[in-house]
Amino acid sequence: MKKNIIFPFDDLLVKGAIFSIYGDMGPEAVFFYPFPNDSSFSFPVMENHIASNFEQRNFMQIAVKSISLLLVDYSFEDEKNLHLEDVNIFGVLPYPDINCIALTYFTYFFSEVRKRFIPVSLSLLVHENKRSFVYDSINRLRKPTKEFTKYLIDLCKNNNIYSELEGQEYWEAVLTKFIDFFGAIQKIQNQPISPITKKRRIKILFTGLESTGKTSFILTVKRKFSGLPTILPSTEPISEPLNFLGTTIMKWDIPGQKDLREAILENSEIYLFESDVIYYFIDVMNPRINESLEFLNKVMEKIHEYDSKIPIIFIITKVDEDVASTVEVKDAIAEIKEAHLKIVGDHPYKFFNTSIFSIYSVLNAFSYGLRNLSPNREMIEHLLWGFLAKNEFITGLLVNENGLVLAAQQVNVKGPEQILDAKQIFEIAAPQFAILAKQFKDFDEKTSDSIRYQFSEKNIVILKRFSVEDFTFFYIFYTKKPDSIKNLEKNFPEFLDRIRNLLLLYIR
Ligand SMILES: Nc1nc2c(ncn2[C@@H]2O[C@H](COP(=O)(O)OP(=O)(O)OP(=O)(O)O)[C@@H](O)[C@H]2O)c(=O)[nH]1
Ligand SMILES: [Mg+2]
Repeated sequence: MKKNIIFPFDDLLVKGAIFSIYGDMGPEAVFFYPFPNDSSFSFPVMENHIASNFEQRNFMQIAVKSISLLLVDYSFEDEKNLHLEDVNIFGVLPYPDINCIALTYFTYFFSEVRKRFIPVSLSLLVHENKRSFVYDSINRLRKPTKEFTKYLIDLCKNNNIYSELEGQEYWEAVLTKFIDFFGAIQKIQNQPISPITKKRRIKILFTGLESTGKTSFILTVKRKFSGLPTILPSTEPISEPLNFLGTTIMKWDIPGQKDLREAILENSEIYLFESDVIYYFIDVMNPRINESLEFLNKVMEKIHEYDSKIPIIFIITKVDEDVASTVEVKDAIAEIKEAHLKIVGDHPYKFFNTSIFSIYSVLNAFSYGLRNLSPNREMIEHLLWGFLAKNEFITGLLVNENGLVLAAQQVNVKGPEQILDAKQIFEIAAPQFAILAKQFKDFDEKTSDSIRYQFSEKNIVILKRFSVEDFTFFYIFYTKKPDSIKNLEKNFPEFLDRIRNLLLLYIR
C-alpha cells in the first residue's frame, strides 16, 4: 500500500524506535515509530508517520533478536537471588538486512497477571554509517531511553498489553509520547559533544608524577619485559597506536618530571582534548601526595574547559607482592585514595593497585579502562553471567590474544568453600595464550578448542580458544564440578553464536 510518506524527523539520525516484549507468543514488537510501510493496522493520524524503508518483518526481526539474545535460561523464574528487576542493559546490535545498528536497552518487569518476569527491549535504529552518533551519545541517550521505556512498561502493566494487537487501542496516547521522545533525541543530536566523525578513534592518556611507573606499566601491557631493566625517565610525550579489536587506540605516555608535565597543561588541546580515558599514576612507595594533587587539580581544570566527563583510572603502582600486605603500604593506599578522591568530582573513577611483577594486575587495570569504552560491555557481561549460572561454573574471563580482559564475571558461591580468584585463574591459563594463538593459524570459525587443567578433584580451569573474523579470543572458565564440563561442550556453541556479534561491535 502506497501512502503519503511523511516522517517528521527527517534529519534525525535515529530512524526508528521499536518497543518489544516477550508476550504469550514469544518476542513481539508492540509499539514502534514510525509505522512500517506495510502496516496491517491503521488509525486516522497514522498516514503522517510512516517510514518508507521499514517493513513489519524488520520490526519482528528486531523484537526476536533483541530479546532472545539476552535471555538467559533462568529468566522466567522468579528466583530470589537473580534480581531480574535490576537488569538494565544497554548495547549495540547489528541489523545488516536494513543497514542499521540499534542502540538497545534490555530490561524486565514483573507481571502480577502472568506471575513471571517479562523481558522487554527498546531498540533505536541508526544507519550503519552513522553509528558514531550512537557511540558518542550513548551516555546521554540512556536517560530518555530508560524513561520512555518505563512509560511503555507501565502502560503495558496497567492495561494488560502483551501483544501488538492488545496495544492498538492505546496508540493515540503512545504516538504523542513517541514524538516527544524523538524530540528529546533531536535535542541530543543538535548538541554533539564532539563532531560526529565517521571513523572512531580513541585516545588514552597515561599521566602522573615522574617515576611513578607509567612507562613500565605500558611495557608490561606490551609484555616487553626485556625493556624493563633499561628503562629511563621519559623526556617527551610518546604516542603509540594499539590495535584493539579493529579499533586504533592511541596511547600517550606523558613524562612526569615537573617542567615536562607542564607541557601537557600548556598544550592541553593536543593531549587532553577528546581523551577517552585517563590513567593517573601514583607510586605507593613515594606518593608525594600534595604534589600529585596539585598536578591532578590542574589537569582536571583543563578537562572542565572541555566539559567532558572523562573517566579517571587511578593506578597505584609498585604494590609488589612482598610488601602489599604490610601496614605501611595499606595505610599509604588508604591515604592516597582519600586524598585523590576529593578532586575527582563527578567523573567516573576507579582505583587499582598494580605491580609490574604481577602481569594480571597490570593487564586487568589497563583492560578495565578499555572495557568501559565498549558500548557492549554490559551485554557481554550479562551473557557471560547467564552462561556461568546455567552451567554451574564459578568464574568466567573473556580475554583477547594479548591478554586484555574483555569481561570478567563470577557467580555467588554458597558456603565456606575455598575458591581460586580471578588473578589465580588468569595466571594459570595466561602462559598458553601466545602459544595457542599461533599454533593453529587456520582453524575455522565454527570450531573452538579447549585445554583443561585439573589441579585437584575440585579445582578445574578450562581454557577455550575461538575466533571471530581475524581476532582470537579465549574464554577461561573455572568450576569445582567435574560434571559441568559436559555442559560446557554442549552449550558453548550457542553461547558463542550469541556473543559473536557483540564482539564485532565491541568498540567499532
Ligand atoms: N618494584 C617496582 N618498581 C617499579 C614498578 N613499576 C615501575 N617501577 C620502577 O620505577 C621506576 C620508574 O619507572 P618508569 O616506568 O620509568 O616511571 P615513569 O612514570 O614512566 O617516569 P617518567 O617517565 O619520568 O614520568 C623504574 O625504576 C621502574 O623499574 C613496580 O610495579 N614495582
Ligand atoms: Mg616514563
